Amino acid sequence: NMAEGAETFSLREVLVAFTACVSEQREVRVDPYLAGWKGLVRFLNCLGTIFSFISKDAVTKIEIIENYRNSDQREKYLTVQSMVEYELANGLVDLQKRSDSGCRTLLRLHRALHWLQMFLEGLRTGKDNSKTSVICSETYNASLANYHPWIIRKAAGVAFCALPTRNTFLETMNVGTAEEAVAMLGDALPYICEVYKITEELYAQHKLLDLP
Ligand code: 1Q0
Repeated sequence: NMAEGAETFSLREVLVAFTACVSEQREVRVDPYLAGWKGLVRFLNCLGTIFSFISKDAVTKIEIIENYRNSDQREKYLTVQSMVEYELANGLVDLQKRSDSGCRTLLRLHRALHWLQMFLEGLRTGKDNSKTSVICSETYNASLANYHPWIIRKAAGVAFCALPTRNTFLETMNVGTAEEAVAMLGDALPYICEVYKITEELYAQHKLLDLP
């Protein structure tokens, strides 16, 4: 089955991408960061059209940053560190209102990565019969929901109800049995946490964590 093959590939690709994000100088590489998100979006699309309002927003943000990576300034956007340095030094980051700077756009993905980290940990340590929808809404409410208006929180809550049980969800990952999927999550999570931590520290250092 072709579709199944594509899914398998994309999920491994997600994890491989996040493991390739951090450079030897502890910088976060933008290309694998975006590749990781693209894989997540593909996985999300497999879960049904009820999630498309979420994947559309993620795609828009991925494309904004990808456009910088394809522009004349592409070298400045090689790592999150060089992006922050370049955009701040050139007055490209609007601190007062919404803009399409790389910094504010990546911040939205960064906040979502915090949710992902908690969600995957919840999934990994959950019981066989746990509800994915409960793990998802608990971790969402503890993280991303704080940045979303009521209407988005409501829509997200409705979408979460469409998630399958934990074991079915783990099997949807197509990396083998539920146990094998759990093992893979355990291997991958430290890399995702590291990417999150480095970005969080960088943004805190430059006081960018509240960008509108
Ligand atoms: C598995 C179920 C997935 C549930 C995803 C949870 C996140 C809910 C987020 C709802 C946000 C929806 C729409 C738009 C929001 C924007 O207003 C907001 C702020 O942006 P802005 O420009 O208005 O300031 N945008 C965001 O907060 C970005 C949200 C991006 C969410 C991307 C989620 C990608 C999900 C991937 C699926 C994960 C599957 C995990 C299993 C994979 C294992 C390796």
